[in-house]
Amino acid sequence: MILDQINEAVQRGKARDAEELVNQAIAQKVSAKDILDKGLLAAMAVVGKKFKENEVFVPEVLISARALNKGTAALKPYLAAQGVKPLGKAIICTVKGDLHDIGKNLVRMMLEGVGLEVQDLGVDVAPEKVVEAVKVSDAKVLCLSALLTTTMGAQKDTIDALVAAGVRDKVKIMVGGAPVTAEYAKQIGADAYTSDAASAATAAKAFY
Ligand code: B1M
Repeated sequence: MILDQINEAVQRGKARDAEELVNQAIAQKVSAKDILDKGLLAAMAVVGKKFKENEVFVPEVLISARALNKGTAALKPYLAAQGVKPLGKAIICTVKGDLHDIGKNLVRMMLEGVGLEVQDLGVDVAPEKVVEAVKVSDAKVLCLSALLTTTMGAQKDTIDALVAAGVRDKVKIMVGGAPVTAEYAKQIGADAYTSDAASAATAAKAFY
């Protein structure tokens, strides 16, 4: 079945195959959600488990991540609602010290899917850079992603820097990423926490 083939292509790090198979699945009218959840993300969960158990190492994870990114990029137009007028602006980044960008990219796509124009500051973004972006933008929502227990603290540092710069209340701050919890979000003064990209988009939309 095509979803198993997509899954295998990502696990084996075959970026071009992943892209082509996603296009084939779309042509076969497989839902974008199934392609994402059962094909692309299910594969990364397997890779993640193997990574944790030292069965695969950073280079293999990276090539799988590249294949996953290719696949999700091919899916992007189908995840995004088409012809929607921009609802407003949002800013997104992965926080300082953290290079993981797959989840952040998915959140960005989902935000675009509900009609938001998203400024993506990238990965390993220092609090000062976020402060500058918030100062000059009319974005109403700021999304901070962190994938490491060691970089969750940078979500707090970023919020603290926004407070110190007097621009905290310009934006609603959303936090997420695998180690982040609703309790932690509350503790650091964020406005919202969601566990996945789709609910991040729903939560962001509610702020407009
Ligand atoms: Co990294 N890594 N990694 N890694 N890596 C994890 C996160 C880890 C859990 C693996 C493990 O040990 N099991 C572990 C973290 C442990 C911890 O801190 N608790 C880990 C580690 C330790 C590391 C290094 C330190 C390894 C090393 O060098 N010794 C290193 C750190 C580098 C750094 O950032 N400074 C490192 C490096 C890497 C790679 C570069 C090899 C690669 C990243 C490639 C890339 O992103 N371009 C990588 C990868 C791919 C992973 C795993 C395997 C997969 C992460 C991923 O993309 N998942 C991961 C293990 C795992 O998660 N199973 C692991 C798919 C993605 C869609 O999920 O990002 O969770 P995720 O996003 C989700 C939600 O969290 C949520 O929505 C998404 C889904 O809908 N979400 C938000 C995310 N952001 C959100 C923001 C929101 C709302 C929701 O609102 C703002």
